Amino acid sequence: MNGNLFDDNICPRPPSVEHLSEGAMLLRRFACGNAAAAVQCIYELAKLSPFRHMVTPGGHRMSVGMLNCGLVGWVTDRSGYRYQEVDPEHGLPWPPMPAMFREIAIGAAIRAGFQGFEPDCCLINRYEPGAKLSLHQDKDEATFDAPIVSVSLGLPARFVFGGLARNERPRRIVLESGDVVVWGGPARLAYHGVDTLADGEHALTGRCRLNLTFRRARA
Ligand code: MD3
Ligand code: FE
Repeated sequence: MNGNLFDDNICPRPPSVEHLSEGAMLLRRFACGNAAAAVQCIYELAKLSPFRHMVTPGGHRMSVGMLNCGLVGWVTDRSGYRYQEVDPEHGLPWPPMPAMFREIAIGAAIRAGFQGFEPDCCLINRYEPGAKLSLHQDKDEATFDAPIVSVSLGLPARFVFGGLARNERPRRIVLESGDVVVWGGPARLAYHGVDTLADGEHALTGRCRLNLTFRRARA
């Protein structure tokens, strides 16, 4: 029954909004209503372009599994980080970005005050227990004018975010399924990362966290 939309373990509480810093806004549970469909979309995309553990230029295998959809995709290998039009796994274009993904991203950007966001890339990160993403900046894009929109699905994770200098003491927030963060303007080049994922079980994803990162990679 649907007496209370939030009365279940998929979306236990109503949405809310938090300002994290100048340009950064956390839209708690913004994507709860689309979360189950988004997870299904991801499993369909993974049939066309599998999750893979890419290698950094320094030769380390990333613990996060990744795939892309959209016009371009973010990749890394021994020769560096970059965006490219084709999936190195098979040399074909990345799967198109599902319309629902685009609508979530644009809707969140507007809610955070960024009109006109047109993402050309959606990186899909898969964290299994033990996976993490070290502190970094997103700076492989051709423009930093557009915001970045991040959608969390499945198991909760501790997200780490600092300032524009690596040595600034970072803050930590727990991101849960359906939470969306928008980073733009002065927050666009902030350092950020994800702490080692704790084990758990989630109704939508099982023992895993999925994250959609929407970016404008080409000017
Ligand atoms: C803060 N992914 O793929 S996106 C990444 O949860 C990445 O998988 C994280 O960082 C994840 O590069 C979080 C959140 C994010 C993205 C870009 C940012 C936070 C940001 C840019 C500036 C500041
Ligand atoms: Fe990042």
